[in-house]
Amino acid sequence: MSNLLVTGGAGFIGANFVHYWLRKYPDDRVVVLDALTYAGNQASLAAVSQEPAFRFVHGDICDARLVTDLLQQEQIDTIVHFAAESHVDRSISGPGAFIQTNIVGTYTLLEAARGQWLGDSAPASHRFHHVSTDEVYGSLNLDDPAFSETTAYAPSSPYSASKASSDHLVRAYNHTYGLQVSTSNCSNNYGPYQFPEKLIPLMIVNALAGEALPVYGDGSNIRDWLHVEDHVRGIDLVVREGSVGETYNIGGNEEHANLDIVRTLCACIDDLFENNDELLKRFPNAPASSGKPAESLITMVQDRPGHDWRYAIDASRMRDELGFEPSYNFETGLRSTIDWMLANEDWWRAILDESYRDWIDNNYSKR
Ligand code: NAD
Ligand code: TDX
Repeated sequence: MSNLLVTGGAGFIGANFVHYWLRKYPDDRVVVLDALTYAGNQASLAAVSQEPAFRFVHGDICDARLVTDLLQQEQIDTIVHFAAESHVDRSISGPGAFIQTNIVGTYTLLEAARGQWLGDSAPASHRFHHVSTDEVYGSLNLDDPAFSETTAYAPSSPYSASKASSDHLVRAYNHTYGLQVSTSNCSNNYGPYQFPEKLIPLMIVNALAGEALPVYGDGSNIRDWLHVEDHVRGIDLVVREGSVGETYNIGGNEEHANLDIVRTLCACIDDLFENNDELLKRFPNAPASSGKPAESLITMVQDRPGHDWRYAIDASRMRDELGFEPSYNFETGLRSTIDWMLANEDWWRAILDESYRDWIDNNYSKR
């Protein structure tokens, strides 16, 4: 039996992880610590909020006192650290919050864990798992080999630089103090509960609303897509069976160019709307309502500054050492994500409040 502290558990991947963990390990206790920034959403945890094994704490990972008290009170032996500022575009327009949460926040957690776990009242065993990104490795050309765990770090946005910094801190706390850490660097996630500022949910929401689908640059940038349920299963393997002090790259073996993804999403949405009166009534501004294809909304916009061209993960270590294989094929995963968005309209409608719309409007009017 373990007592977990899950930071950022009200965010996209964190919430999926909490659902997964409570289902798979009903004897464990899960305490979520989340600051509920614009990206945090307690509605994503509604299904588990009444479970006795679950506790939600509204707070900041930079609050050293709070983190130490939680580690003590809840006898936490495992930290799974998701909390971060995670959107590259926001890191370009305002890097400060990224430095604070991603670097200072990770340092604060590491210090609290060191004090609690390497002191006199240490638990029998402990683990600090840090969730990171493939973006720390920089950008690839078409012929370059995929990122492996030994690829040199070359972050290129304030977001990826802050994540790289946090990865180095985690590594140093193992090397210097003997804290039992592990890190996973994964590729682009998609699936339920993703905030509609990221490519896939943004395109779905806009296509349903009949709004422009903004594709940066020429749309040729490539990402390696991983369904979030595969990701949380991979994290579970690393937390329980991964070697201490080691890094594991988790990927979906699904490299796709942005424009192809947007076109595939459009085709899926057109299929769903064809002769479907219920959907046409629910989404009267969708292009299908006026007999147009969703693709008619695609709008090429100014590129993201410093836009990394290609990411790809070499996931052979996960496969060879931990027996991990992604279970989702990308097209099936996209279809199930659209189905989830259609079945959970209340969830994303609640997010599309004024402040969020303002941010999107400002962001895109600058391009
Ligand atoms: P998200 O933006 O959806 O959620 C982040 C969560 O962290 C939110 O609930 C937010 O309220 C919380 N948070 C932010 N600052 C906090 C603070 N100071 N204290 C406490 N909580 C705070 O992010 P996500 O997409 O779920 O990503 C989770 C982690 O996975 C991040 O560390 C991210 O870097 C990493 N990652 C994400 C992806 C992806 O494709 N989404 C890919 C690779 C790695
Ligand atoms: O409106 C858009 N139009 C567009 O063309 C948006 C939001 C994105 N894009 C492009 C930029 C990227 O090439 O789509 C690609 C994916 O963009 P994002 O969804 O913003 O993800 P990315 O920048 O690749 O970063 C994501 O994956 C790695 C997560 O946001 C990070 O948290 C994670 O570490």
